[in-house]
Amino acid sequence: MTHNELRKKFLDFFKAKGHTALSSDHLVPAGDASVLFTSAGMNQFKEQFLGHLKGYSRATTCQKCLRTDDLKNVGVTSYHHTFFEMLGNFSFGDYFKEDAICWAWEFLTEQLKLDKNKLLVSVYKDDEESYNIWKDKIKIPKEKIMKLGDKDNFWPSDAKANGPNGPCGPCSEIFYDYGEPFGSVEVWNLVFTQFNRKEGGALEPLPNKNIDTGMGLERLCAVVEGVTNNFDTDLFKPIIAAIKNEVSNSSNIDKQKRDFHAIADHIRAVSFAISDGIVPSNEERGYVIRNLIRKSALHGKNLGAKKPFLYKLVPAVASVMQEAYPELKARRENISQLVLSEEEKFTSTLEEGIRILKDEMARLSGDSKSEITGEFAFKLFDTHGFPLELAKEAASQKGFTIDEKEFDGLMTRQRDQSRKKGKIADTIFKSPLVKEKTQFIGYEKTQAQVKVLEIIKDKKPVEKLEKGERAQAVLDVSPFYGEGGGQVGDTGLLKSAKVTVKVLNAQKEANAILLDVEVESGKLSKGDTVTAQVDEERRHAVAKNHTATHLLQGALRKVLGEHVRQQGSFVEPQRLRFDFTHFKALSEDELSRVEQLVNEKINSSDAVNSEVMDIDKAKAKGALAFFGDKYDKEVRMVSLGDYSMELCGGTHVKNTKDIGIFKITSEGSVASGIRRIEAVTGSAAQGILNSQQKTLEDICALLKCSQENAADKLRQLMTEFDDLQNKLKQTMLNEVKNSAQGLIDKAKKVNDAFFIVSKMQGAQPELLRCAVDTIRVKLKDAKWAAMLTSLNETQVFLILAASKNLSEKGFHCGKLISKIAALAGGSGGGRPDMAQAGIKDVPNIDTVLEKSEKIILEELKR
Ligand code: ALA
Repeated sequence: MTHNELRKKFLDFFKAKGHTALSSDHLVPAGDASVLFTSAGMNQFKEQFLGHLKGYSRATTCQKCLRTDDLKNVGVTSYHHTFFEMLGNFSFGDYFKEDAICWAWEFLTEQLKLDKNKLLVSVYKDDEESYNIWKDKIKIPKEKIMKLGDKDNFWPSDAKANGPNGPCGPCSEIFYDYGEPFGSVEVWNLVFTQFNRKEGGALEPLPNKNIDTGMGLERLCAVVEGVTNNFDTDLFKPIIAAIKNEVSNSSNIDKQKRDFHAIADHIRAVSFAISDGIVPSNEERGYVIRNLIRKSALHGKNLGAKKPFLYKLVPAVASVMQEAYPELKARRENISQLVLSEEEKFTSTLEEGIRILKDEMARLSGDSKSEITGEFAFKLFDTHGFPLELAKEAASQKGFTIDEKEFDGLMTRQRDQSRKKGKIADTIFKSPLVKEKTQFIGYEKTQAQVKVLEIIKDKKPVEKLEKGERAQAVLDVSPFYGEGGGQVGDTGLLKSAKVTVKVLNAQKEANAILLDVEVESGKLSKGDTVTAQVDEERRHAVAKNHTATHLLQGALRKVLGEHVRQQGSFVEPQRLRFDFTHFKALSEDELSRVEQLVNEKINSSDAVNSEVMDIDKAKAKGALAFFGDKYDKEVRMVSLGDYSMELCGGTHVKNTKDIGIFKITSEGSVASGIRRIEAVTGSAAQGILNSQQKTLEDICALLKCSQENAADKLRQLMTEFDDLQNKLKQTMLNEVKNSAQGLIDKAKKVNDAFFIVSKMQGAQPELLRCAVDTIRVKLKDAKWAAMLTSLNETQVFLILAASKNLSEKGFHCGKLISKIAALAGGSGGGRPDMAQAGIKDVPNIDTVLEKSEKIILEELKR
């Protein structure tokens, strides 16, 4: 049975048992900042577990998961992964232990026809109910039922003692016994989610008893295919073949399993993460992905890879997974390009690291030391991503060692600190602040009579709010749009005969819209009926910008190509920001075509329509969805004419002509492979056009020409300017060359060496270097040292150079110049025969130079 068949069989089985089959959530859980990655099938059902049902009480999924806890075991064992798929069935206050156990057994033994004799189970030590179901209903021999404790049979593991807070419960696991020498592996975990763990460890019963199960597809494939290593299944074999093909036809898979398996694992994680919108970076999620790419590159080195190769594996991953995850195939080129650019960055990081390491070793040999500090190696690792193993190797080639104990200490300290900081990883999910529901009516209305359902101050419900107080309020119906989908929340007023309240912002929270409010006069009480009034002018400005982002996305896809995908957006009254996938900066021409296309659509006065429909229908129509948003089964599709369809919950203008004008104000890079456009519409755009016109008029007045001729005139002036600059530079270079002999003539003689000193005003560093070169040529084999300075008002530039025969004898310009720079709070460095420094202490420069001369003279005398 192939992995595709297994996935389907599982979902079909539970569909037949009344479950709604849902798509996998993204690897970055939508709208849940409390976790780093989706790490289990249950993540997307957080609200259901807490009792907020969504029209079904049974669900089944195959969920993409990413966990980093087991990273160091990946490739070492046969069954650890970072990225994996979890098959799961869920009950929200519907069936409980008996059905969950019986169906799991039925699926494994009847659908997959696994040998009953090879299955073992475990139950939580105090869970007699499950024990009896296994023993009496399923009829598993007693000796095959293990009773285990809080670590093994409570989920999350040991949650009672150590958290995280949130839903948890006892669990029962099913194992497959391969027999000796492999032993047994866990295949399925059935969790009986019946508690909500609170701060301090109290287990509060949940409103409903729930079922949450998880079965790793990779392990199940191995069991079904009859292999003992997950990497030998049809999920991985084509990827491993691709690695062999791209990296090392000669290397032996058996001997280098660890490298092959780790790369195969990591490239899956990287491909899916990037496909779900994570961009490699130095922070949080992005850092995890960057790290996986770097680890893979190092594994590749072990296999003999000489150049970037990971990016070439993306198509193999996409092709294995295309049936279940077609989006991966659609985005594979984009993913490949991002991976390639990361690989290239890492190569230059490594080169840079080697250079820094060499300098450090040179410095240490100067002081006759041969141990590199752990702190240095740690810094190299921490700021440049340079791995300790490589540092050790490079060091030992030059007879150096590294203080690994200190390095390990620093690593541990950093890990502890980030664990403390990383609140993100230790709650499964946060409980929502409010249980009420708010109905949003703001698509049709900006004013309504509403009831205040709840007032929350400092996270606690209160009855009243006095003048001047700030809090959050929940209404039964709200014309205020709650911040979401990149659009800011509405502002406005709540008003009645006895109270006036400013609404400063509106945000979504579970099923409610939470208003940030401040009482202006009177008193606001829970239960009050008030008139809610949205600030209409502001809302309209926001709507113009929101509709414009849809036009912008359409125009970008037309001008740049279909690979353009929204990566984020921010829509406020003053401006809009739109982030999208694209590989290089937009040219002037592309930008103006995009701008023109948007303006054409504005001028064609197309109606903006919205329609609520089933998500599958919307997708079939070709509506664009944004990965960062979570969609229900029913979605709202916003369409403009026949050229733009997007799933969107935002508020829009009625007709594109309401936008007025669209003007791009900037274009730039946000991360590798992601560009950002900022733009304005309406009167803000008009304002920019007016001020540009005024600037152009000023320029024309200065150039004394018409607007049409301005560019030509300026070009001509610039050419003349460049010519003059070049001539000036040439004259100065000639002068320096001519004066070099004068400097040599004035040189002091110290032992058998010449010492040349010169002070120039305002000379460019380039001129000083040219003087050094001239001296070098003129003095041929003689011994000499030269200290040349150039002064300007804010800084002194200093070059120290020496003949090769002098520097080979130990006269080290780099070290000397560091000493000199230190005299005056400057910094400098360089090679033994040439070094430079910048010194800021201009007022005392004469004293500094005198001292410097002395230092050099002494060194020459040695
Ligand atoms: N949520 C359970 C797990 O991750 C099924 O093991």
